Amino acid sequence: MAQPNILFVMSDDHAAHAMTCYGSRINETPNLDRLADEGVLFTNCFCTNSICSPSRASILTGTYSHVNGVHTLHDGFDGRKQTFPKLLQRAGYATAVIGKWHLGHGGLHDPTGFDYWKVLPGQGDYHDPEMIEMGEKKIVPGYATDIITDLCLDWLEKRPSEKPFCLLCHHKAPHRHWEPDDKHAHLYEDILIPEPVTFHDDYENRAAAAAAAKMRVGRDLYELDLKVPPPEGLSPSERKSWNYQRYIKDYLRCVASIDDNVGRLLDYLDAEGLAENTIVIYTSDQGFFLGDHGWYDKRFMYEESLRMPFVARYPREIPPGTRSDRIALNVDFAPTLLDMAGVPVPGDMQGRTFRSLLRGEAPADWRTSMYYRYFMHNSRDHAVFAHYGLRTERHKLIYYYEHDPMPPEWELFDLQEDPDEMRSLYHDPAYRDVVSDLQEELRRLRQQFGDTTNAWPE
Ligand SMILES: [Ca+2]
Repeated sequence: MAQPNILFVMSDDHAAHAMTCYGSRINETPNLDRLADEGVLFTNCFCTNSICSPSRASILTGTYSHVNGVHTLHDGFDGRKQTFPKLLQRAGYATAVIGKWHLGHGGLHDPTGFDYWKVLPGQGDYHDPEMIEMGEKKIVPGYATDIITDLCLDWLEKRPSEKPFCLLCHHKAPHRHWEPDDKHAHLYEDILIPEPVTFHDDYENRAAAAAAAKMRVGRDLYELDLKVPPPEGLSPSERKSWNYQRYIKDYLRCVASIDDNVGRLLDYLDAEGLAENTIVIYTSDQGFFLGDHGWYDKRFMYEESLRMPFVARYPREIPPGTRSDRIALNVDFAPTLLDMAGVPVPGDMQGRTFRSLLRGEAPADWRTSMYYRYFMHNSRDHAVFAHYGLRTERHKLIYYYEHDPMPPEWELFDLQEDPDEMRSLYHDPAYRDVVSDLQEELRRLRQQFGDTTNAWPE
């Protein structure tokens, strides 16, 4: 069988709970849902470090941040490293990345392993963005999500058709500061978007990190996020709700444009007879708080931020309507795509191919726990404390190891009893054995992945 084509569409900060197929109560995403209907949806796909550049480096290399060197937003990626596009290119694939890169520019940081690349510098702009095409800067008129899709369609049209292709379509949207296009500017104008159930979280019964974070919808959004001054005379609670409506509507308008544009890509594959032999993936570099816990942004190991949307269609192998609740990780993407392309998976990749999960199966020894680490300690803008932790199918254990001037702190959540993570049970005597088992598993995973700095005292 011919090697499959790969169309990997990744947005930036699109939380799973803003997709209808994931049960969104706030918006509709018919084209993304189409992928889920015709393919597979993963309910427990997680990032290993919930922030932009690190997740992207993990996806490219199949390795954790401490191995690929991109720990925080300040680390450029070393383009000499082994990546899945590079390996596919060597195996005869035509390769391209178009859109957001966010792994540094110039020197060793430009994209490597791509026959063609045209990327936004840094975060890039929504309107009339500058783009860097194979090293050359140009202003491209239009709206980023449309432009990135147009460029992808252009590249597909001109690609060498004798080769299989691997195209990375990386949207900037729906990253802050949310700027919708004209087409969706008035969507949701006359309605109120429901607030999440944890919107009025008071951060009690958690480690101090939750209350310390500067990501509160009611307090920390900038003028650039809200676009217009608030009406006069609002109470703090009214102001919080007003901010939420301003924020979430623009966010969802940006998502609506992504959904439309994914539809254009799917239509193209249909029209060209490519749908059958093309693996189409839609994901995001990590999740996002959509007012959950009163927050925007990500970083924390809490569910809304940890979870990545992941839907994939490949009619030759994935039965329509497949669902998988097994734990899949961003470090698995590279080995999975190599496996599907028939390219050997290098032994130094830390993820594992989840090809069988795509079919709704799982190997007997599939992981039942995952390791996470967020390094970007207490940054000025967001003030989330560095932490690492373990998530199993039922529990989550988090260790805030950097906590100046306070001592380090632990959190334990029972996701079955408390899916919204409102109450840490770490100090609950009934969970003493659970904590001890989870700590042992956490220690084992840290050994396995070679991340042993900032260990907790025995
Ligand atoms: Ca991101």
